[in-house]
Amino acid sequence: MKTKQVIYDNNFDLHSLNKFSSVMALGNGYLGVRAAHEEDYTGQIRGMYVAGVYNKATANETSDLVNLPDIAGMLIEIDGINFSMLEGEVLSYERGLSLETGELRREFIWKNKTGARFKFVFQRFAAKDHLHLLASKVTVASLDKPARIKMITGINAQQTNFGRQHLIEESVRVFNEEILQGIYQTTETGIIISIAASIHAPGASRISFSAKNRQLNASIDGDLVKDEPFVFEKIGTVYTSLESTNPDRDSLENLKSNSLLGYEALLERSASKWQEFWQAKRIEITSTDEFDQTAMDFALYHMEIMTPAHDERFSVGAKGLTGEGYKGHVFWDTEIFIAPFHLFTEPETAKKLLRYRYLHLQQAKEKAAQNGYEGALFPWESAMTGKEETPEFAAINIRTGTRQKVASAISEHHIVADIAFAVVQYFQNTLDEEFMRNEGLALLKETAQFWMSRTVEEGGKLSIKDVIGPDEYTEHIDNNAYTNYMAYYNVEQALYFMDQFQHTDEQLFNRGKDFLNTLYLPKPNKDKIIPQDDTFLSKPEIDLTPYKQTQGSQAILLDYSRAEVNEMQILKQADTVMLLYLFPDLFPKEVVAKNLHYYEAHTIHDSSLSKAIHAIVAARCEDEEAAYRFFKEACLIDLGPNPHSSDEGIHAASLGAIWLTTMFGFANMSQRTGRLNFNPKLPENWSELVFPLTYQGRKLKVKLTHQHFEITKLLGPDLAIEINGRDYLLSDTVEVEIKN
Ligand code: IFM
Repeated sequence: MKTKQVIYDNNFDLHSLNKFSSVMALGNGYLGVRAAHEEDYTGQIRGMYVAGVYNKATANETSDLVNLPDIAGMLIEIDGINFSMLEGEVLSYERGLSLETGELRREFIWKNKTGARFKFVFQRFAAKDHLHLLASKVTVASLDKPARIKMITGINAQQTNFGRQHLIEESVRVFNEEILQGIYQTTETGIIISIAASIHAPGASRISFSAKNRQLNASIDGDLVKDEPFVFEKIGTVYTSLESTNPDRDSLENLKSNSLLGYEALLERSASKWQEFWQAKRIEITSTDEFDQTAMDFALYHMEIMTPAHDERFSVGAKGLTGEGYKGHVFWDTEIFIAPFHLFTEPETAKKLLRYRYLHLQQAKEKAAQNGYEGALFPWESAMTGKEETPEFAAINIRTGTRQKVASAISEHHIVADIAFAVVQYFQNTLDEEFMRNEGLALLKETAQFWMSRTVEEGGKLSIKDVIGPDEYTEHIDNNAYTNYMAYYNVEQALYFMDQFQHTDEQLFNRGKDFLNTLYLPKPNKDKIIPQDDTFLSKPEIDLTPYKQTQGSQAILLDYSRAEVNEMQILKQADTVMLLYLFPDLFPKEVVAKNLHYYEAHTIHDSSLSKAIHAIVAARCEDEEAAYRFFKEACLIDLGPNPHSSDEGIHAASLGAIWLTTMFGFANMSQRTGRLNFNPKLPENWSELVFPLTYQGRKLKVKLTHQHFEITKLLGPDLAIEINGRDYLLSDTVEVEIKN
């Protein structure tokens, strides 16, 4: 490995506790655990989540990704003094998440208020080789004199989702004075969750147990001999009835068989899986700024731990499994921002994410019918059932004093075409005919049918009225360019694949052809600007400088109501630029550049899905400075100085977009023409970029500098590729000199 893959948080700061709890979260796609400190601090949010475990606290609320009982928390007392970093003095402090091994580690010396010093090391990880396993280790050494230590830890079911309690405590038990077990059931969805934890303390310790107020605890009393480490280990397992017919038994048996190995051996096993991951998927960036590599590693780490690759019944929430933002719901973020990474490194995972949508096709058809449409209308926010989960209201608008209705469920319909787009991408990459014949065509046909019923005829043209495009600051508009072009592509591809797979449905075919002939597709105006929708360009403009300076915070809504914002040329996030990203060949280069500049000037980037998309389009426009700047800013969404940017979880789509920028912007890769092609636009600061690829059954490796492009086929048959507009046959390695 070239650079150390560690995310540091070397300043204990109450303001950034929750941000780092998200950023340094542990997980493995099955479960996620926030990196909250073991000891409590006011306002610190703990969280453990299992993919697919959703529940509604009350009938009129939307589903929450349930915050499960906590096993990471611990109260420590030394000589009767409660350990807290807010008391006494912290003499040295280092905290890091090793992306290489998946271990979170905190090490420091603490001087209590009597002047006695203690060295602490806290370690923990979520096993990558065993999805149900978590382990932690605490080492304490007294540096000045012998002392007494007390630790209280267990399974704490007082956890809620910001006050919404989802679990019934079914039973709590203690086995052999060593194992604690709690069994819970979600109140609405009836999912059984069994959590077990084993306690391993030095032999001379005295251990007692208590069960009260939804807390099952072990209390460990021990002696600290000067300079001798006191080592405590806690191994945990989590099983649910979603994947196990007997979570109770599975949690206990797996705990027993694994905990005997001890923390270090379990860590080694898990770390070797992480090593395999990095060997197979790491992108190596040689940059003047090492942060670029860190940001990329960070993005890949999180994409790995956010994705339930083990189970096609679940998908990726907007915050992964790191927090409760957006209640763990699934958006278009998955298909457009996250799935491509999986598709080009492990297509099986991308397929499972599409299967998640396929498994909910029926619910999407029901939603379409309920709204008076045909085909399938996928929910804007989805969770376990595939039904619409978008909340009715957003936060109170300070200007109006009222809660703003969220219109996405009834109008943000581009998600339908986004899913269809991902189906086509999947096929282009894998040529998986079986998938296309079954799930793929079903998804394409039903989504296409939706669009055909979604239009109205006006003056001989079909319009798509009353939608929200990707820019959520502009609602209830007609003929959003992104939506219309995506709908066109959706129908076009449905017809193409129906034809390819001899899927005869003449009526649908003819209807589709009419649709393609008559759908209104906004064209660039005399200034070469593509209208975002029918009225956008006629709306007034205001100076957005102050809002751009505080981007991400939605500060504009402190000065204007949503209705007022709607009547101005203000974008929350990439919209027409999003269209230019997905369809780079739709318009001439000059039009692309003009639109990038026009719309960027009107975009606050209040959504984390915006910056990286601008980076990609800027790179393709050869605006290298802007591309790199947008890339950097995108990397700072989770890793930047804002202490609260990620309190409720990391920004899954934005992390996906870091990978997208590198691949579709800087390496400028595409599979549009039916073959893999590259037209690299490496940033000035990068001297080398190396990345692996999976494409049409081949394993490939690309190495790129400003002067040289090299692609090697590691596995699979020969492949026709295109580099900078020239054709090559890749049998082994193709090397191309790049002329600047
Ligand atoms: O899907 C996004 C949307 O585009 C902007 N608001 C946040 C959602 C979840 O990330």
